[in-house]
Amino acid sequence: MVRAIALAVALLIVSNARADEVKVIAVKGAKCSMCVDTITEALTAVTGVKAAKVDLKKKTATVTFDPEVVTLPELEKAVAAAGYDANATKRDPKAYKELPGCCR
Ligand SMILES: [Cu+2]
Repeated sequence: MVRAIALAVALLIVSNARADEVKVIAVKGAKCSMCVDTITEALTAVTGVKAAKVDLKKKTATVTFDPEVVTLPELEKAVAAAGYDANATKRDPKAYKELPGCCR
């Protein structure tokens, strides 16, 4: 019985440590469906990201990720590297220039 409880507690600790985190990132530069694709791809390419959903109306990206593998600043950097401001992280100017005309 004690052993069963200890096992249950251990499993709980392990499952808690691996709980996914969900964060919303402001992506004010998102203008069209191509922006949505670019930002979504930039985020889902990051190791540890489980899902990314860009809302064009709200200009936000909702990201589900494993906080043990990747952090919010790293996610912001991935979006910035794709040419879009992410929260307070400024976009990479070179990547911005390379975006399709409709996205600038
Ligand atoms: Cu666009």
